[in-house]
Amino acid sequence: MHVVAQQFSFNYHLPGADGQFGRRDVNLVSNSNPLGIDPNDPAGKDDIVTTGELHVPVDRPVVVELSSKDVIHDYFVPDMRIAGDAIPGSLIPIWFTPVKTGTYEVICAQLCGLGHYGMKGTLVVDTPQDYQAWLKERAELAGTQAAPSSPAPGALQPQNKPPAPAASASPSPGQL
Ligand SMILES: [Cu+2]
Repeated sequence: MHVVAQQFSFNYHLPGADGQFGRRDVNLVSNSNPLGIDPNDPAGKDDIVTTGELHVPVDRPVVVELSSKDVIHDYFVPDMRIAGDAIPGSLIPIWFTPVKTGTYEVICAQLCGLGHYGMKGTLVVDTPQDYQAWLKERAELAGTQAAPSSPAPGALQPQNKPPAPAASASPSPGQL
Protein backbone atom coordinates (compact mmCIF):
# COMPACT_ATOMS: atom_id res chain seq x y z
CA MET A 1 0.00 0.00 0.00
CA HIS A 2 0.93 3.63 -0.28
CA VAL A 3 0.99 5.84 2.80
CA VAL A 4 0.95 9.49 1.78
CA ALA A 5 1.45 11.91 4.64
CA GLN A 6 0.30 15.49 4.66
CA GLN A 7 -0.25 18.20 7.25
CA PHE A 8 -1.86 16.69 9.28
CA SER A 9 -3.02 13.23 8.38
CA PHE A 10 -1.98 9.97 6.77
CA ASN A 11 -3.70 8.94 3.53
CA TYR A 12 -3.81 5.29 2.55
CA HIS A 13 -3.97 3.91 -0.96
CA LEU A 14 -4.67 0.24 -1.63
CA PRO A 15 -4.68 -1.31 -5.11
CA GLY A 16 -8.08 -2.99 -4.83
CA ALA A 17 -9.14 -6.35 -6.24
CA ASP A 18 -6.99 -6.10 -9.38
CA GLY A 19 -3.79 -5.69 -7.39
CA GLN A 20 -2.84 -2.68 -9.53
CA PHE A 21 -2.50 0.87 -8.28
CA GLY A 22 -4.12 3.53 -10.41
CA ARG A 23 -1.89 6.22 -11.84
CA ARG A 24 -1.33 9.23 -9.61
CA ASP A 25 -0.74 12.74 -10.85
CA VAL A 26 0.02 15.68 -8.61
CA ASN A 27 -1.98 17.93 -10.96
CA LEU A 28 -5.14 15.96 -10.15
CA VAL A 29 -4.81 16.42 -6.39
CA SER A 30 -7.84 18.15 -4.92
CA ASN A 31 -9.88 18.11 -1.74
CA SER A 32 -12.01 15.32 -3.14
CA ASN A 33 -9.07 13.45 -4.69
CA PRO A 34 -6.33 13.74 -2.05
CA LEU A 35 -3.97 11.34 -3.83
CA GLY A 36 -4.50 12.66 -7.36
CA ILE A 37 -5.68 9.33 -8.74
CA ASP A 38 -6.30 9.50 -12.49
CA PRO A 39 -10.04 8.83 -13.06
CA ASN A 40 -9.26 7.69 -16.60
CA ASP A 41 -6.89 4.92 -15.56
CA PRO A 42 -8.80 1.60 -15.41
CA ALA A 43 -6.31 0.27 -12.85
CA GLY A 44 -7.49 2.92 -10.40
CA LYS A 45 -11.20 2.18 -10.65
CA ASP A 46 -11.19 -0.28 -7.77
CA ASP A 47 -8.50 1.41 -5.72
CA ILE A 48 -9.26 2.08 -2.08
CA VAL A 49 -8.38 5.46 -0.63
CA THR A 50 -8.90 6.09 3.03
CA THR A 51 -7.58 8.16 5.87
CA GLY A 52 -7.45 7.91 9.64
CA GLU A 53 -7.87 4.17 10.05
CA LEU A 54 -6.17 1.42 8.13
CA HIS A 55 -6.76 -2.31 8.38
CA VAL A 56 -4.23 -5.03 7.61
CA PRO A 57 -4.50 -8.82 7.85
CA VAL A 58 -2.63 -10.66 10.59
CA ASP A 59 0.38 -12.88 9.77
CA ARG A 60 0.92 -11.48 6.29
CA PRO A 61 3.78 -9.19 5.32
CA VAL A 62 2.66 -5.62 4.66
CA VAL A 63 4.74 -3.59 2.24
CA VAL A 64 4.32 0.16 2.55
CA GLU A 65 5.70 2.86 0.34
CA LEU A 66 5.94 6.12 2.26
CA SER A 67 5.78 9.55 0.72
CA SER A 68 4.68 13.05 1.66
CA LYS A 69 2.78 15.87 0.01
CA ASP A 70 4.37 18.68 1.98
CA VAL A 71 6.94 18.42 4.78
CA ILE A 72 8.80 15.53 6.40
CA HIS A 73 6.54 13.28 8.47
CA ASP A 74 7.20 9.89 10.03
CA TYR A 75 4.79 6.98 10.04
CA PHE A 76 5.27 5.43 13.49
CA VAL A 77 3.50 2.45 15.05
CA PRO A 78 5.07 2.37 18.52
CA ASP A 79 3.58 -0.99 19.55
CA MET A 80 5.28 -2.65 16.59
CA ARG A 81 8.54 -0.69 16.67
CA ILE A 82 7.80 0.29 13.08
CA ALA A 83 8.74 3.72 11.79
CA GLY A 84 9.74 5.33 8.55
CA ASP A 85 10.17 8.91 7.42
CA ALA A 86 7.81 10.23 4.77
CA ILE A 87 9.83 12.67 2.71
CA PRO A 88 8.59 14.88 -0.13
CA GLY A 89 10.07 13.70 -3.44
CA SER A 90 11.12 10.32 -2.04
CA LEU A 91 9.49 6.91 -1.95
CA ILE A 92 10.54 5.09 1.18
CA PRO A 93 9.71 1.38 1.38
CA ILE A 94 9.16 -0.30 4.73
CA TRP A 95 7.64 -3.65 5.57
CA PHE A 96 6.38 -5.49 8.60
CA THR A 97 4.36 -8.56 9.49
CA PRO A 98 1.71 -7.97 12.16
CA VAL A 99 1.55 -11.04 14.41
CA LYS A 100 -1.27 -10.12 16.78
CA THR A 101 -4.77 -8.89 16.04
CA GLY A 102 -5.85 -5.69 17.73
CA THR A 103 -6.03 -1.93 17.41
CA TYR A 104 -2.80 0.04 17.47
CA GLU A 105 -2.04 3.72 17.57
CA VAL A 106 -0.24 5.41 14.69
CA ILE A 107 1.50 8.71 15.27
CA CYS A 108 3.66 11.09 13.31
CA ALA A 109 7.19 11.05 14.68
CA GLN A 110 8.51 14.17 12.99
CA LEU A 111 7.73 17.63 14.28
CA CYS A 112 5.85 18.60 11.14
CA GLY A 113 4.01 21.77 12.07
CA LEU A 114 1.42 23.29 14.36
CA GLY A 115 -0.99 20.38 14.00
CA HIS A 116 1.66 17.73 14.57
CA TYR A 117 0.21 16.78 17.96
CA GLY A 118 -3.04 15.76 16.30
CA MET A 119 -1.50 13.69 13.54
CA LYS A 120 -2.64 10.34 14.81
CA GLY A 121 -4.17 7.35 13.19
CA THR A 122 -5.25 3.83 13.85
CA LEU A 123 -3.89 0.56 12.54
CA VAL A 124 -6.27 -2.36 12.98
CA VAL A 125 -4.84 -5.85 12.59
CA ASP A 126 -7.67 -8.13 11.51
CA THR A 127 -8.23 -11.83 11.15
CA PRO A 128 -8.31 -12.75 7.45
CA GLN A 129 -12.13 -12.88 7.56
CA ASP A 130 -12.45 -9.48 9.21
CA TYR A 131 -9.96 -8.03 6.76
CA GLN A 132 -11.98 -9.26 3.78
CA ALA A 133 -15.10 -7.76 5.36
CA TRP A 134 -13.33 -4.41 5.78
CA LEU A 135 -12.08 -4.47 2.18
CA LYS A 136 -15.60 -5.20 0.97
CA GLU A 137 -17.00 -2.35 3.05
CA ARG A 138 -14.38 0.10 1.73
CA ALA A 139 -15.01 -1.02 -1.84
CA GLU A 140 -18.75 -0.52 -1.40
CA LEU A 141 -18.17 2.93 0.05
CA ALA A 142 -15.95 3.84 -2.87
CA GLY A 143 -18.57 2.60 -5.30
CA THR A 144 -21.38 4.66 -3.85
CA GLN A 145 -19.51 7.91 -3.44
CA ALA A 146 -18.30 10.21 -6.14
CA ALA A 147 -15.12 10.82 -4.24
CA PRO A 148 -13.31 9.55 -1.16
CA SER A 149 -14.70 11.14 1.96
CA SER A 150 -11.44 12.34 3.37
CA PRO A 151 -11.34 15.98 4.35
CA ALA A 152 -8.23 17.69 3.10
CA PRO A 153 -6.79 20.84 4.56
CA GLY A 154 -7.46 24.02 2.66
CA ALA A 155 -3.81 24.94 2.44
CA LEU A 156 -2.87 21.96 0.33
CA GLN A 157 -0.28 23.01 -2.21
CA PRO A 158 1.66 20.08 -3.55
CA GLN A 159 4.93 21.23 -5.00
CA ASN A 160 6.67 17.99 -5.67
CA LYS A 161 6.67 15.50 -8.45
CA PRO A 162 4.03 12.82 -7.99
CA PRO A 163 5.26 9.52 -6.64
CA ALA A 164 5.61 6.87 -9.32
CA PRO A 165 3.55 3.68 -9.11
CA ALA A 166 4.95 1.22 -6.62
CA ALA A 167 5.68 -1.55 -9.06
CA SER A 168 9.39 -1.67 -8.37
CA ALA A 169 9.39 -1.16 -4.61
CA SER A 170 11.47 -3.87 -3.04
CA PRO A 171 11.91 -3.62 0.70
CA SER A 172 15.10 -4.75 2.29
CA PRO A 173 14.63 -6.95 5.35
CA GLY A 174 16.99 -4.84 7.41
CA GLN A 175 15.02 -1.69 6.95
CA LEU A 176 12.48 -0.95 9.64
CU1 LIG B 1 3.52 14.80 10.57
